[in-house]
Order: sequence, then C-alpha cells, then structure tokens
Amino acid sequence: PIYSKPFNRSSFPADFIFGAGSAAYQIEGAALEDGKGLSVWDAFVRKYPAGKVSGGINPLGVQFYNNLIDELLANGMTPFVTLLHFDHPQALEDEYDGFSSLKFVDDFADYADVCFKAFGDRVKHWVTMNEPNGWITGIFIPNGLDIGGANATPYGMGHHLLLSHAAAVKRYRDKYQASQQGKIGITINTNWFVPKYGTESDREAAYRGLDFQFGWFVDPVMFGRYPKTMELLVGNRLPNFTEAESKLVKGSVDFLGVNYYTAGYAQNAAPSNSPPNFFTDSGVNATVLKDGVPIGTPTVLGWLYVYPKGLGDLMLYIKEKYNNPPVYITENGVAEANNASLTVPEAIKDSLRITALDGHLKSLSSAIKEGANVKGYYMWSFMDDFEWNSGYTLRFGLTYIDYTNNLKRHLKYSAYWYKKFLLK
Ligand code: GBH
Repeated sequence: PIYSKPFNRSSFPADFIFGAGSAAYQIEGAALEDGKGLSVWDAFVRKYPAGKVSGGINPLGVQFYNNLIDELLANGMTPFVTLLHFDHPQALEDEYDGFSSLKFVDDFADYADVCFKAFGDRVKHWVTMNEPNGWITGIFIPNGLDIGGANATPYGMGHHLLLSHAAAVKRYRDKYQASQQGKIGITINTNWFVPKYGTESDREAAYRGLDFQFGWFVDPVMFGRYPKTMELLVGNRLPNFTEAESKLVKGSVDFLGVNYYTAGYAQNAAPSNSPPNFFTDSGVNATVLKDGVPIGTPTVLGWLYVYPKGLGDLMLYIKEKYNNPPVYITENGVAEANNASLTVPEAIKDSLRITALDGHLKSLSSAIKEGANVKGYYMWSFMDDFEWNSGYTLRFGLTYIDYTNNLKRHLKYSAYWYKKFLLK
C-alpha cells in the first residue's frame, strides 16, 4: 500500500530543485550602507524624508550581490534570483510616480540589463518580479494605493508592470540568453478557489476568482491578452494591449513562478451598489467557512488557512489551462506569531510548519505524478524576516532569529525536518 512507501526527496524527479526563499528588503537591513539609495519601503518606514535620486550604477551594490552569489555557489547552493520584490527606488516615485507611469518600463529593463550583465555568468534562473498582482492591490505597497497618485488603478499599474516584465525579458533574450544559457520568468501569487457547493455557478465563480488573481498576469504572458472574464466584467477600465504590446508580452516566460499559500470557497457575489472596483469586479464571494467549518487549518494569519490539496489542484489547473509550462513554486509557507514570552527552545518547536510542509510536498508530488511539469519548490522563508506592514510581529522562517540577542540564528524543528527529507 502507498503508506509503506517512504516520502522523501526520492519521491520527486532526480533533477527537481528544493530551496528556501527570502527577499532583499525583508532580510538585508543596511538601508543606508555603501551609498545605497532609498527604496519606497525605506522611505515609508522613515516617514518619507526627502529621497535621493539615483546616481547610476552603485559598484558597492553590485559587489554585495557578487559576493552573495559567489558564497552561495561555494557552498553548493544555486541562486534563483528575483529582480524586484516590492522595493523599487523611491527616486522613481518622486520623479514620475513609479509604475503608474509608462516611464517605469524602460528604467526597469535597464536595471534588469545591469543585473544580467553583472551576474548572468553565474545566475541561470531569473524572475523579473514577484507578485505584481498582490503588490498593486494591497498591503505590500506602503500606504496602500496612495502610491502613484489618485489616478493609479490596479489595472493600469498592472498593465505597466506586464510591459516592464516583457521589456526586461526581451532585453535578456536579445542580448544575453544565447551566451548565458539561462531561463527567465515571472512569479504570480494566487489563492486556490474551491466551488462552495459544487454548483455550476459556484464553479464559474471559482474560475473567475483564479482569473482575477492569476489569469490577470498569466493569460497575457501565455496568450497575449487578458482573461475574457476580466474583459467582460471590467470593461473599459481594463487597458487594451496594442497589437505590438500583445506580441511582446505573449510568450515572455520560459517558466512560471507560483506563490501559493491558501485557498477559499467561491460563490457568486450578490450585486453590489458601490462604484466598481478591483475587489468587487470579479463577482466572487470568497469565504473560508463552509457550514461553519474552515477550509483548512487556521493559523495566526486571518488570510492563511493551510490547505495543501490546493497546491496540487493548482498545478493540474495550470497543466490543463496553459499547456503544461515548466513551473517553480517560488513561495509556500506559514507563520507563527512573534511571541515574546516564549524561550528560544520553545519558539523553535514549529510543528504547524512541519505539518504544512509535509502536506504541501505530498500534494505537489501527486500532481507531478499526474503529469504536472513542476521543476522546483522554494519554501518561504529561509529565515524570520521583516513582514511588510506587520513588521517583526510574524515569523515565517525555517530559521529563528533572536531579535533580543544580536540577531542570533537557531534552526527551527522544521529546518531539521526539511534537511532529513532532502538527505534521503
Ligand atoms: C508573500 O505574498 C510575499 O511575497 C512575501 O514577501 C511575504 O513575506 C509572504 O507573502 C508572507 O506574507 O492581509 O488580508 O489583505 C503572499 C500573497 C497576498 C498574501 C496579499 C497576503 C494580503 C491579505 N499575499 N495577502 S490581507
């Protein structure tokens, strides 16, 4: 019976990659070291002092990442690099409202070019940007949607980000890919949606839920257009791709990066009288309870219920809808509260993380056996970090950081679990 088979690294294809992720702004600190300019988050957490316009390429910044990459390689780890994870330069906001402006497109491609040129001899996997969809609709922009001014809508900013992504990919393909032999993609986060009572209208609501989170960015990079549901429901508030834009965006990925954390039940939403906006456009009433029972294991985060089955189901959905592209899971994880009353030996007993990791890897391995083309899995996150608007109140890491004792690191039980899983 299946229960007698050991579940470990050998349950996955031999060339499958395992790792753990982190993001520059969430772990590096050093905001003012070596002449680094401020990012939007640096500015926000300092209550917006005057920004400093970038003076070009900072050799110390390049050297920092050269050292990091070399150190990873020297220790048998392969870097998998995301170029932008929420922390674009404040100077671009000050100059032209960041990605609310089309000017962002060329600047982003130029920045990507600098990275390809400096690091592409050793970096063979590039993600242009992390979760543009989650980023522009909520809490990962400091001060919410104030950024970019009152006229910035998620759809408009999303359009500019898709063009920025595609411009960076074009630069890589035109100038570097043939000689460097790497791959490039984009990372999109999505919830999985379960039709609440399995009716036809619930099923349609679940598909619309996926379209408005995932398809919003993945349909353009795969098919060169927005999902039909979005065209229909958003109407003229959704930008059009010109023919040239559509050609540029279509096919602009060698692989898809997917962040998956949680799932919800979907039903048709009752019509709303409020002016149309991103959050009501999809017509989906998403809930975590069905007949009083939550969809998955509750966590300290109100939005995060652990639902491992959703990861495998999402992989099979991608296989069917997008013709089975190579996929990397670039984030998946859970948090515990930063509880000051726990001692370190107590705090590192993260049994919820172990259960979640085990469940998600099992779900993933089943989907791969059913033919899903998944190439790698990165646990979020490598170590406890700065959790954006939640600051240091949450702990997502495999590694515990002791904020009261010189940032001393301690492996949590989950890190030992992951190690044992991988050594098999
Ligand atoms: C990831 O996004 C981020 O990429 C990463 O930086 C972060 O550390 C990690 O999440 C953990 O939070 O508060 O109800 O408005 C995951 C996708 C999309 C999940 C936005 C939380 C906000 C829900 N996120 N969502 S709510």
